[in-house]
Order: sequence, then C-alpha cells, then structure tokens
Amino acid sequence: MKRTLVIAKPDAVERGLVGEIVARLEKKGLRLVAAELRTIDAETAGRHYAEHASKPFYGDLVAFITRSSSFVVVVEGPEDTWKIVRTLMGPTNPADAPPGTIRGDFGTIMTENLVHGSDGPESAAREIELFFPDLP
Ligand code: 3AN
Repeated sequence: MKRTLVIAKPDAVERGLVGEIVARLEKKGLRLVAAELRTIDAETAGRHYAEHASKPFYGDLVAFITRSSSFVVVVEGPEDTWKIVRTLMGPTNPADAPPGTIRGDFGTIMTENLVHGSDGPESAAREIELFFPDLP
C-alpha cells in the first residue's frame, strides 16, 4: 500500500470542514492510517515548508499553519495515493480549482486553501516521518 500525508489546515478546522474533507478521502477509497488534531509548532512548520523558506510568502505561510489546530492525517491506497489526494484537493490557488475539488468547492484565497497533500512519494515519506515518526 502507498501512503501519503494530508493536512486539513487551520482554516478547515476553524470552518468545521474536517469531516467533509475526511469523508471525501474515505469515499474515494483511501483508508485512514493515522490522524491527530494538533497545533503545528513553528519548528515543525519550518521543516515541513523548508522548500519555501526563501519565498516572500514564507512568513505568512508559517504564521497561518501554526495559528490554531490542524487535523494531520496519513492515508493509504493501492497506487499513487499522493496523486489521488492532489486530484481531490485541486490546484494550489482556489481560484483555479474546479468545482468538485476540495479547494474548488470551499476555498477562495491562496493563503487559506484548506488542505495540504504531499506532492510525490519522496515528500510523502519525509512528511509522514516528520509528523508521525513512530508510525509502524
Ligand atoms: P500545495 O499546497 O498545492 O502543494 P505549494 O507546496 O506550492 O502548494 O505551496 C504551499 C503553500 O504555500 C500553499 N498551500 C499556499 O498556501 C502557499 N502558497 C504557495 N504559493 C503561494 C503564493 N504565490 N502566494 C501565497 N501563498 C502561496
């Protein structure tokens, strides 16, 4: 089975959309392997978003992801699970995300786009290890 990391970000928790997001993952056929409601600390956010450290939006990104609880989930499926999740999420900018995707149905702005999903198998492995180091 192939695993990937999904984060329902603070905006999703604040708006009560966690159930909706998890339901979409489950109805698609993905299975929950681990899940935790947690406030992501600045150090973990910095490691998670290391590739964006030099970007102008980095400060806002870390402030946003650490501002309140996120629901951090590991899901698994048979093949290319990360890609299945990315397709369910829709493009990064909700303005470009088609209806039927999570960002297309519930988001309006880039900075608060509800969900994170690993962008490849290597990112998935790294992010699962970062958030759930004890997961067998
Ligand atoms: P995704 O979340 O679709 O993988 P990434 O990894 O490129 O997108 O970006 C991580 C997060 O950084 C996005 N979810 C978004 O909130 C934020 N972000 C990306 N690009 C921009 C941008 N140009 N302006 C503001 N925020 C951005």
